Amino acid sequence: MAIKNMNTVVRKNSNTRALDGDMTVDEFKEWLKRFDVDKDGRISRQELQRAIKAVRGRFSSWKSSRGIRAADADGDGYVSEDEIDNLIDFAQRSLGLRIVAY
Ligand SMILES: [Ca+2]
Ligand SMILES: [Ca+2]
Repeated sequence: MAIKNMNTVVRKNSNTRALDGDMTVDEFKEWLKRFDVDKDGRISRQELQRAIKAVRGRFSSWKSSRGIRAADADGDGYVSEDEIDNLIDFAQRSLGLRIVAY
């Protein structure tokens, strides 16, 4: 009776682990930048979508289009470096993601 279900251990990848518990603004930015696959310094809707998929479960209610809309202050369809702060705001308000100031 001692050892049961030992092979049902869920394997976590590093992306989900980074979002366990609180994270700092810098950590959030670091995490998000990993999904900037074309390295143009902006997060497109597709890139945000991939980021959200990587942490599925936790952010399953997060629609990337909503995130872009909430963050994209100048309306060009991308979340640029200085707009990431808006995205962080959005994530905290509508997802309950806790991001600490530093
Ligand atoms: Ca990009
Ligand atoms: Ca923008």
